[in-house]
Amino acid sequence: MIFIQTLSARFTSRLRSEQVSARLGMWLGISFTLAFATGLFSHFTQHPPTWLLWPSRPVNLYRVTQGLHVIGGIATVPLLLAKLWAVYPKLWQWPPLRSAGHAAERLFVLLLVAGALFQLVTGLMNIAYDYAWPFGFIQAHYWTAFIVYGALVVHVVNEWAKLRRHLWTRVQDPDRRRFLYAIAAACGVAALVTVGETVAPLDRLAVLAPRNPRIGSQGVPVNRSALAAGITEAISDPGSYRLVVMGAVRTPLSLTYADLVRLPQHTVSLPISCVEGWSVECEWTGIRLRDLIAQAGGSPEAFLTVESLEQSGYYRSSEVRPPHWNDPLTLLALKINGRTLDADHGYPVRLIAPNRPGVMQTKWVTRVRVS
Ligand SMILES: Nc1nc2c(c(=O)[nH]1)N[C@H]1C(S)=C(S)[C@@H](COP(=O)(O)O)O[C@H]1N2
Ligand SMILES: [Mo]
Repeated sequence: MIFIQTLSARFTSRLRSEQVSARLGMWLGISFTLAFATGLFSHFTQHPPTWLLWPSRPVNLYRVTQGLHVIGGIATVPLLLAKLWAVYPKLWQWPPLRSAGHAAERLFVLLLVAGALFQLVTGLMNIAYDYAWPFGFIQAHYWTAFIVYGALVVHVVNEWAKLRRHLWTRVQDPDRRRFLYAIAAACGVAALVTVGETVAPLDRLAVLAPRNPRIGSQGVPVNRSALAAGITEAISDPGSYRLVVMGAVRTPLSLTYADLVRLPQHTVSLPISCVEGWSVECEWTGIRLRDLIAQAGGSPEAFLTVESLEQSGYYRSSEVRPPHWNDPLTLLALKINGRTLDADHGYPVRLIAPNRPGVMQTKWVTRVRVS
């Protein structure tokens, strides 16, 4: 008891105040809301329930929401650290539990803090391609988001009286004001040194970004190389390659690479927008997917599965629903920025569609299954 009292007597920084904590809390509330909303959007784009036919436009919607999710998350790191520093003395409050209600309140704060740290650490490790944990990232990050956001709502309700008192009042103390400005600046710098991974003109500033949108084979980043995916035959012996359209169609198709080159070609500008936050716009040339399905006599309401030459791996196939494959921008591309795709970008053929996560832009496509 005396030990605890001595400890709390040592938290003497004048920068701490209820108002400073409330201000930081409000910013965190905004940032967590943005992360939760963009995260859910991303999740249901990648794992849509059967009834959900999300639209193929605006073309850059996924690119923007995922950029906000990842860059917003990185910018939140200084903010969360500042908030934890500001409220840290409360950890030592005495008595630790005054009542059942107080115990419940503290339990929600514990969930909120632990969950928020978990989300930031796993998110940062994921964009750095570091999978040092025994659980699946997508499931863990998804479910923890509900715990964190639920605990945040409870916390805001519990603290509402304090929040209201401080929200719209000016911070009078100049040191505290400077402290808040410094934290805001740190968040701004964190965003500035990563935003270049999706806004190419700022790529030189992107020192913290794991990917530079201009670096990679054919000047575009590569997420899984042909070597890693075990793609060899189509590359060493292009004559053996076939693109097959099968399933619920009138006339199944089996086309060689030379057949594909002879079909009408279209050129579109579309981004690859990786779930890890980087994105880059390229010019793609190839065959409209809808032309191919029309040629095979598939229904405009059909669901398609695009399958890769890749034998195993999470992203060897992807589903393309009607709004996407009926869109004239959706191509089975043969070229990137005017040049034949190289092996790492999906030679002979890759899918490219608007408003769609990179993981669903399947490379080395060999089969389109119509159902
Ligand atoms: N067959 C297959 N296609 C794939 C992948 C994969 O692992 N296998 N990775 C996807 C991911 S995660 C991204 S971001 C894009 C990146 O395309 P790029 O490597 O041409 O830049 O390809 C997608 N297509
Ligand atoms: Mo990706």
